[in-house]
Amino acid sequence: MQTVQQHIIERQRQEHPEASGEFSWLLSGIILATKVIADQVRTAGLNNLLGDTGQVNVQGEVVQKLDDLANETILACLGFRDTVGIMVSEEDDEPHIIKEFDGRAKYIVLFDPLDGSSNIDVNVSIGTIFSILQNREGVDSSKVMDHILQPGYRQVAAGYVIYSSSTVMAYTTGDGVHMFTLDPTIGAFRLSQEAITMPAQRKMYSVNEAYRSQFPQGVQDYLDWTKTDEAGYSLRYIGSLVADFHRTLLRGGVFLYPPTKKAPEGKLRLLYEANPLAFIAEQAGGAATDGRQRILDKVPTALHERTPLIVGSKEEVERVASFWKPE
Ligand code: AHM
Ligand code: MG
Repeated sequence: MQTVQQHIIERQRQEHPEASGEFSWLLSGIILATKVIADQVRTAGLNNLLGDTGQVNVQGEVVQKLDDLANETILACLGFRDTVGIMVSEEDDEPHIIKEFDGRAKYIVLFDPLDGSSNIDVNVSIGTIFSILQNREGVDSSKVMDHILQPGYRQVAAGYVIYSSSTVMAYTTGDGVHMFTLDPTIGAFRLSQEAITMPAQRKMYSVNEAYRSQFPQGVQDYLDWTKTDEAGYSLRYIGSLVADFHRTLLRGGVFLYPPTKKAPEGKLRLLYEANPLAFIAEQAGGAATDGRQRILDKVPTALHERTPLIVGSKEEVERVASFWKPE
């Protein structure tokens, strides 16, 4: 039996024997927060935690009570870790400056506290996504945005937790993707799958096809092709990115959120959604692109920047790209 904390420490010992343990201390803060969130999600209907707060966030989306609580929980569990310099949440307009970078406080944690908000009230899988960067060496600590707006290939770790029939965590530090299941009897995430590989191909696509007429022509052509006798694809769409991604990671296939007429840059956020999941996908042998370039190569220009996202099995991502070539 191995818990996620043991796994992190063990891996660190093998890969980075010089490491001080600061990083595993940080990850343990995220793990603690997600255990608290898992409990809040499981009992939400009993504790008046369903429904919205009546507020609208920086993304223009109605804030659910659990969105708010999950956000506060992560800020509370990580805010006092002395290795964290900045925290950036999908729910908040501005980054939280926890402390000036010094030798120790060198990490930047970016997160979507509760992804799939529209599914909260109906007991459908939702999740937390996180991405971890380090401060940029040689850049003045007052230049907060320069530290935050780094391309995804510089992530030092990324992961997600899915609150579903079981609570499962997947993370990578650039050394494969490892998965853990929360064992409620002991309150610990236990290793359930190490070094996950995404199948290279599977005839399954995942998209909100209600927007079909708003998608670029190439995407529409791809969707037409999937329904031909020759192709024979299946469709699965949950509407929680974490859940759609989790299935794609384990079973293969492709998830798409292309640009629409209403959202010409797509809906999903580069820093908290696309980047961490792209890192995990690549570490599992999959791929992620915005149609033009690899997600991890994109240089962000704004905190809440959105991006089209095509992520999943390598061959399936390439197949979409063969139909859709944005100028
Ligand atoms: P959220 O972070 O506010 O929950 O929004 C992101 C979610 C994703 O989980 C999901 O893939 C997408 O929005 C669904 O959008 P749509 O309802 O347009 O299909
Ligand atoms: Mg989200």
